[in-house]
Amino acid sequence: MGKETYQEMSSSTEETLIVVKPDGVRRGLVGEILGRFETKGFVVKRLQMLTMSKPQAEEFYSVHKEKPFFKELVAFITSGPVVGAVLSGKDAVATVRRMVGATKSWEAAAGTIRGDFGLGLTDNTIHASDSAESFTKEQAAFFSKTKG
Ligand code: FUP
Repeated sequence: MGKETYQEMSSSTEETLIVVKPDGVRRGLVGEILGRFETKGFVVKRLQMLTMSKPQAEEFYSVHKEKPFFKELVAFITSGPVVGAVLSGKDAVATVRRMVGATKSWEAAAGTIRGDFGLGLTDNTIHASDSAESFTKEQAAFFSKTKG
């Protein structure tokens, strides 16, 4: 077995959380977005549609609570149903973030989800955890009322 193949096999499978935001759900993009991740090879481990309460959204976005856009962020994410999915696969956090694209959708590269599906900032179609620590916190906040 060559070195590269060995490295590839030994590198980590991890989990991350994506949330299709209210704009993505309203525009009927849930299937398209989940399909991209499944086609890439990620496995959907948990899946839930819900409308976040204000306290749940404040917990979910707690890292941003001092930011000037925090109120707007909470108002937007609670404005309608969202769909959260835990995805499992190789280097999930970084790979999924690359597929999601830059925060400002108008700057996001073509071929990324934000690059292909919108022009917004707060309404930028999808959230994805930016680290293993964020994933743990965000999963707990998102699925706080869900068993399993
Ligand atoms: P990202 O990790 O790409 O989702 O982006 P950030 O963590 O930088 O921002 C969190 C969320 O706040 C994003 F969905 C975009 C939103 N945001 C604003 O609404 N206004 C800003 O000025 C910056 C970010």
